[in-house]
Amino acid sequence: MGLKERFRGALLGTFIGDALGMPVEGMDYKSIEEKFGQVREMLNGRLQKGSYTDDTQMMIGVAESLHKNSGFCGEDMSNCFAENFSAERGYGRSTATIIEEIKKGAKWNEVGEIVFKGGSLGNGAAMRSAPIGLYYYDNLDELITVGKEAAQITHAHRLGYEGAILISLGVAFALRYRSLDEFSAKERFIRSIQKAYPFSKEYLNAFDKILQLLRRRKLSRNEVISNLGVSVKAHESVPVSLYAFLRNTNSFEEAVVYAVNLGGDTDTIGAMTGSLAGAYHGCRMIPERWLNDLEDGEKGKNYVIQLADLLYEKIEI
Ligand code: RVK
Ligand code: MG
Ligand code: MG
Repeated sequence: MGLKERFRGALLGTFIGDALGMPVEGMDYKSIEEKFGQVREMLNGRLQKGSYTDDTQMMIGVAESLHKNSGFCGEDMSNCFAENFSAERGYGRSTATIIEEIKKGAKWNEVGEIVFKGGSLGNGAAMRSAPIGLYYYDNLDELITVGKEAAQITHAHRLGYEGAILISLGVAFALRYRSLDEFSAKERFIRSIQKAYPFSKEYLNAFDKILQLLRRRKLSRNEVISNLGVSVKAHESVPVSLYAFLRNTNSFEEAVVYAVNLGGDTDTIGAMTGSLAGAYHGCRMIPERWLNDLEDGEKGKNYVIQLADLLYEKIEI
């Protein structure tokens, strides 16, 4: 499978995980089970079936800006966020406030702390990071520099931008692997991410926990949730997405279904798992019925595919 399919897989993976998780965002896993059994199909929710939320809308902004500028430009990226912003998609409080300020003319590198002193540690930078992993997959130094700066527009807290670096690295490495089925390969995958950046202890602990959980054959969802978290905070949702991907390397569908049914910040955990699994499996392994359900108006499914192809063409040169 070629790199082009993997680029498409990563961006469509974000979209699909986001749309699949949208109707159950904020519900715990027991309530999801009671109400739906298991979420495996696109459903109507706060938005129509197959719609994306802020996760994909911001990911689109990252991809557009990287493409237009042939790399990172903070001012332009923040303008892309502002132009695409539609509140009905559902944004985090701090991110929405920051974008409003940018719309009013505030500078992209001066707004990161206007809501939370020390900046946001939400997962809103991690969820949009797949395009950075793609664009810089072959240059990890740049990937880390850009991953951090692009995140800091809205997520100045170290836990927020480190989550974004982690997803960017994960996507970049997932592009390279042919098989992650053996435990030893999964371990190498995690340790490569760990070695690439001096992560804070919250993430270092999570890497060890993920490996411990992956070693176990049987374990309850509750154990996974209580060890890794499923909240809106980056360090309590980025690790569980990495885990959901690595636990289910046999199938794109299983990885995303697993992620969404853990409950909590389901659209975002779905989006991050989808970006990793999509980069690994490529777009051909995405179920047709899911693709058919995705919204496809202006900046919908075909636009996202086009963006993936444009990024791919840039790195081909
Ligand atoms: C609506 C304390 C903090 C914090 C800090 C908490 C969309 C707050 C997406 C805040 C994602 C929330 C999600 C989200 C993405 C952050 N101290 N608490 N320093 N920093 N929080 O506002 O883009 O769903 O409770 O930056 O990261 O689907 O409201 O937004 O699920 O994390 O929002 O942080 O959110 P924000 P975001
Ligand atoms: Mg969302
Ligand atoms: Mg969310």
